[in-house]
Amino acid sequence: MARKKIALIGSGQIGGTLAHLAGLKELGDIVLFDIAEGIPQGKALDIAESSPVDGFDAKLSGANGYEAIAGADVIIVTAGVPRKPGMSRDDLLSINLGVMEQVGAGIKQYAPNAFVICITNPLDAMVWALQKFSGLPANKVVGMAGVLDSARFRYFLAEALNVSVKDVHAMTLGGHGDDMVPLVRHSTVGGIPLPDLVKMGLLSQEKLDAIVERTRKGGGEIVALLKTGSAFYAPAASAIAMAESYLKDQKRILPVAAQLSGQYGLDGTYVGVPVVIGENGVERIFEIEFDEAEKAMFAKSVASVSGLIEACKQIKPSLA
Ligand code: A3D
Repeated sequence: MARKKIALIGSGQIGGTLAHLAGLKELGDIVLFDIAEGIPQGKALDIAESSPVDGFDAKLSGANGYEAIAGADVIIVTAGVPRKPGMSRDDLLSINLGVMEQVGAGIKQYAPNAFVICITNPLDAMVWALQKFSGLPANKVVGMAGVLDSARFRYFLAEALNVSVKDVHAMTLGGHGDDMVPLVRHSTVGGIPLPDLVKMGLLSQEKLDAIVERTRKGGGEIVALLKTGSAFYAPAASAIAMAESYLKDQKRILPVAAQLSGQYGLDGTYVGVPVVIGENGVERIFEIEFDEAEKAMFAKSVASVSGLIEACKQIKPSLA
């Protein structure tokens, strides 16, 4: 059986880490693509040279032309620019929307059967636009944010309770921004819902509130520390978990930005919800019953995403 092909569009901090992880996990052969000449080629060769040490078999190559992604099974998109001092969110949206137009055209031409995972920010609006530009079916185009936000939530809980991260399950839904929705009632430690842990005296309400707040601002915390960029290890690990669930038909339930068609009372928009990822991409969307407070938080988060999508339509009327 031929190896699977994984194409990484964008070979910056996250792209390079994705290539390394995909190699270590032997998910398939890997193509790194970027507009910057030499970067994808250099990273591909460097990682390939680590393969004898770590003992993995994968072909790695770098390219500056879209033909290199031909026939890819999975495509992970990180192409774009980060926000720089003096740049407004609207400037960022406009630039990265232009990048999504190029990436979408490349995918449409060379890899229309791929499962596509977008990471470029602002996430929910970019994955919405990428699906439109590429013309791929909605079940094959998703955004990575919820797995990362939930991993941060899980890590902070495990650290606070001094227990294994493996026994902490948590879910963060909604758009990828400060008004994301960490679901306290649906998150568990050793199978015990968080509100029960508070009642049992194992975790104070103040500590739990602080963890929720830290989760919401998790991206900013890393940016403030790194100063020269944003998080890349945990975002890459999160996207690889999604790719692996697709490639191995694991049918994992993961929070991802998926296109809704009636669920949660929404139609056509992309937002973070729990989905099953298997060989057909997004195979099912789980509709969680929210209480009033959760409903309000989710609505607020969706409103932010809708605002960004409207801004995309203003910039590129063809998307309307
Ligand atoms: P960075 O290291 O700057 O890599 C981006 C790469 O994109 C660079 O190598 C650029 O040369 C390349 N690029 C720019 N324009 C194009 C183009 N038109 N075609 C192909 N390649 C291009 O950034 P990064 O890897 O740290 O982050 C990538 C993206 O992920 C950014 O938009 C971040 O904001 C975003 N991000 C999202 C999350 C989420 O949880 C959603 C987390 C962390 C980062």
